[in-house]
Amino acid sequence: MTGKIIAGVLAPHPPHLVYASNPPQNEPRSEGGWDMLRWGYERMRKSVLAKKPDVLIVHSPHWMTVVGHHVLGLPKFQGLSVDPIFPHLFRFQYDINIDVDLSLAIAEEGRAEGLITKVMKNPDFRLDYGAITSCYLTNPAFDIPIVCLSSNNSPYYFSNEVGQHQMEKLGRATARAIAKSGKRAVLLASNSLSHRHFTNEPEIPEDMSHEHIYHHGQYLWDMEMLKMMREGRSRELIDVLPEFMDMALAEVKAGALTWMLSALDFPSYPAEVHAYGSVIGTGNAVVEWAHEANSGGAR
Ligand code: 2X7
Ligand code: FE2
Repeated sequence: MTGKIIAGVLAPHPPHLVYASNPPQNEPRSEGGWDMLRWGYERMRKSVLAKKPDVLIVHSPHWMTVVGHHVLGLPKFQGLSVDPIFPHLFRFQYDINIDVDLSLAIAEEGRAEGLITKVMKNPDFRLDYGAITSCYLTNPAFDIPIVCLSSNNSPYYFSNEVGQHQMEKLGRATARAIAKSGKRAVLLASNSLSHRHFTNEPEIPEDMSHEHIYHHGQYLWDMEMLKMMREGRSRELIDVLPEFMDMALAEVKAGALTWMLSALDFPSYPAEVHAYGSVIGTGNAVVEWAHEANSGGAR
């Protein structure tokens, strides 16, 4: 049986959304906050889990690798992940199963695309908060194995365009590996949109009277991006992304969105925006591309 990408999701990872949800794995306690985004995640989760995925594949900007694109290569990773900027919000005990076969297949297909790929086999390797947050908010039970892809830092080291080009190759490699695996996969692009944020945290981090976007131009850029997604204009979106990265300091620079849209072969059907909201002023949207329903899961 041919494997399928059943959905692609823009799945941002502010650790605040985990903190606000008070899961038992996270040490700090909160009074809530950022409800619209968390409700959007709930809607996305219902939709995506109903499609019975075999695997979640996440690409995270906070596992940045200088040489090549890395995958996790052991069946299980356990430990404590702490956000280096927000250690008072995110101290998460994780115990996560990895789909090693698919991870290795993506690394191999990446090499066939001319990319450098590497496999992380250090059992003490600490998973980053970005991957954990996107995976927790998509599937809090953690009962579906994941594949974790690092973000190669070519966009920062060379240019936005070189970075995008690399991520497009990684997307094609991912799609081929999934097709050969026979599995039903959901792709999680772990990225915020605009990324201008505040510099002083309120005394109560979840005090929503302090939460808002900090620059009107950033909001306008975010809305333009979401409009293109909702209208199925993903090729145009890809063309505009390098400018968006510079003008809105957008986190998509790290490549997750480009990787995912490439794996979906740049969809021309509309995506569904489940939520948009700010976290410390950054723009975040939960967006679903129902790939199987719109294309049969083929590229
Ligand atoms: O990593 C992040 C992020 N991307 C957005 C908002 C807040 C914190 O961390
Ligand atoms: Fe981030």
